[in-house]
Amino acid sequence: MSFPKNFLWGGATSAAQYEGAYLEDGKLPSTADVMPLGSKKHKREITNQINKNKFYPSHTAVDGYHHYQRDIELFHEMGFTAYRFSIAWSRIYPHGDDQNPNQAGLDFYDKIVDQCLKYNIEPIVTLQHFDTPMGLKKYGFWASRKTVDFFVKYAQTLLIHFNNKIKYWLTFNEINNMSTMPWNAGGIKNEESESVKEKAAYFQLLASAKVVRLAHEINSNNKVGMMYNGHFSYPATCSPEDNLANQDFQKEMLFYADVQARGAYPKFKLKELEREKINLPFRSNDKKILSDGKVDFISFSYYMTHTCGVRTKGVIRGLNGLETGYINRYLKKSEWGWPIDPKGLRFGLNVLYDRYQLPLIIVENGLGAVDNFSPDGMIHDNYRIEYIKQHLLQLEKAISYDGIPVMGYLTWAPIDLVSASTGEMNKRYGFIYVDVNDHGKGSFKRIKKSSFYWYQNLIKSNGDRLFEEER
Ligand code: P53
Repeated sequence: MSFPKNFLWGGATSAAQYEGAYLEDGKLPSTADVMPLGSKKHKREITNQINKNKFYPSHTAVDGYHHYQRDIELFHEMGFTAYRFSIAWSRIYPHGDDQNPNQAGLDFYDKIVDQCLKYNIEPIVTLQHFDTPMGLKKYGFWASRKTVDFFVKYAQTLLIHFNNKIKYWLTFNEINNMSTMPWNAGGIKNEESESVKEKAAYFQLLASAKVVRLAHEINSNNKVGMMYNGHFSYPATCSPEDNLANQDFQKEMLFYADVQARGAYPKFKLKELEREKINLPFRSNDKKILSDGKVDFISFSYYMTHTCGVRTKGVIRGLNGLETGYINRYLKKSEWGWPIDPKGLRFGLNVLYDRYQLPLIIVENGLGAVDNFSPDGMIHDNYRIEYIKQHLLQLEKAISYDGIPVMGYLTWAPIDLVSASTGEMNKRYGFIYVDVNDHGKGSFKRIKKSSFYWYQNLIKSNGDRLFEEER
């Protein structure tokens, strides 16, 4: 039992949750920068502009903008062979629709990429991770075909600039969040009509396909992946009705992957649009764009499984672990109420591989928890070690029993950062602690947790240590 040679080990972050410096060197606000701090109980609001009386976690985040050099050094110390980060569109084209790119933005990512390459860390870059430039509001963000062109131009700038340095690209983080969290995913408010939401999703799919093709034209070594929020689910009961409702949920989520992996809208989606009398703004060339833009691999995040049934219909907007209408009594929950299900990872890998037969990579998995210092001055985050270990044991089974080609495993996140759903800092994921609280106060000092040394040893053994621990 072991992991493949050249298996990628590492972690993932996103610009808006890690960098801070939200107006530095020419950057302008993105959709992430108008979401104030929320909490476990209270969803984050979306303010129309930046309100001086509110605290916006992304404005400072964990100040990665000024700490990335040391942070990547620490990733190297753990033995990372891959680091997934996102480029902030609003650093490269600050308004989203600018004529020319902002050189200072490119310079910043040059330094990040060079620091990775210096340590033989493979950069895996997400082009948009919950941060559409606010300057695109006047077009309706992703509800406009113009945004497709702006995005393709932004991607082209990066593909040319980083040619031969970055090989792995992901177009949209968790594109299926266009169904569940459309503001994060594309600047679309929940109150918008179904028709606007479907149109915005369509434009992202089109933009993604165009970028895949462009990436292949610019360099045939480029590999472009789709990024799926791993919303795998079980039926609430064995009743046929619950099974059909669960299947509907799965199809709604997987529809995005269907388009990106197979190059066309699936029949069930076309029928649904027809029933709802939604006319997508198809143009004659669009079909070919979608079919020419099939992805090379599938990446996904995995935190939990859902349980679905007849009550699920219509409640998926704003989905997190609890909003499908059912509680899975077989699973324990995290402090934030997310069901913990290591076997669900193996289940999900099988769902994706059965459906697409493409290489898979886990680009997010981890446990958000409150970390406390022990009297010895350390953070003994054994709960996090246990979470990751149990997931890796299941991942290994998917590779060695089920024969699924898995390219790598990246945790969310190797370093503490701002939570996307609540904006809290206290929901920590890292192997590296950052001294900053929910209100942005602290020294920003980096401190290694117990899990840092555990992950380091694990990578050193290419995963074999997992089985020694089990024996
Ligand atoms: P947080 C749920 C809610 C929001 C974003 O989430 C999510 C999920 C997972 O289903 O997706 C990813 O920070 C996302 C990251 C995010 C991470 O989950 O709310 O790609 O940006 O930080 C963890 O605990």
